[in-house]
Amino acid sequence: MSETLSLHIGQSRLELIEGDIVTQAVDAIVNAANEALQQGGGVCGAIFRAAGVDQLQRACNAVAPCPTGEARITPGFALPARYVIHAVGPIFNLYAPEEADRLLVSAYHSSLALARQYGLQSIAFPSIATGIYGFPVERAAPLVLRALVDDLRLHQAPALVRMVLWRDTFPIYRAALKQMQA
Ligand code: AR6
Repeated sequence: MSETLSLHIGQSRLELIEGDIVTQAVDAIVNAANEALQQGGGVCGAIFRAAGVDQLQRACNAVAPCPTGEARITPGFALPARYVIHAVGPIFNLYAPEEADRLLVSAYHSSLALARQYGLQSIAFPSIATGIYGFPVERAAPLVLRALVDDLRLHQAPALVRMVLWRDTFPIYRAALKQMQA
């Protein structure tokens, strides 16, 4: 059994788990997308394959493009999740580091705002931008956890925010959470 870390923030819960986001039975999973909302590699490729490539791509085309730092929503089709929220993180090398930080945090806030707009109770995020887009995960983890906690404190929704982390990134997010609680 893999470990689940959990933090209560008012009425909401922030969870960290190690796993595969496509299997998550939540109201929405977040895709680490590109601005054109085209099927790519990494977690994006896995989400498209599990949802059904043709139907998810058609739905993405209808709401594309999505500027960096923003998010768009489509149905989840064959996924256990009802919706996919496509959030675009920054390509780390294209920006000054502080601007990349701002855009990364913005991708998370935009996703949460969409979830609230649709009345969703649960949302699962991958570690946006820390794969192909090259955002250092050690830099992202504390920033992202702080942004999620602040957002939940302010809005008290959705009820569940789960970070679903691939093997490589889980220990780094776990350490960042422990550091934040210290
Ligand atoms: N579940 C959870 N996390 C995963 C999974 C999974 N099934 N698969 C990979 N990860 P990346 P980015 C982790 O590269 O950096 C695509 O082509 C992975 O280990 O998927 O935002 C898009 O279309 C890493 O920690 O996304 C864009 O063009 C994290 O997910 C571009 O890549 C994100 O890595 C976006 O790059």
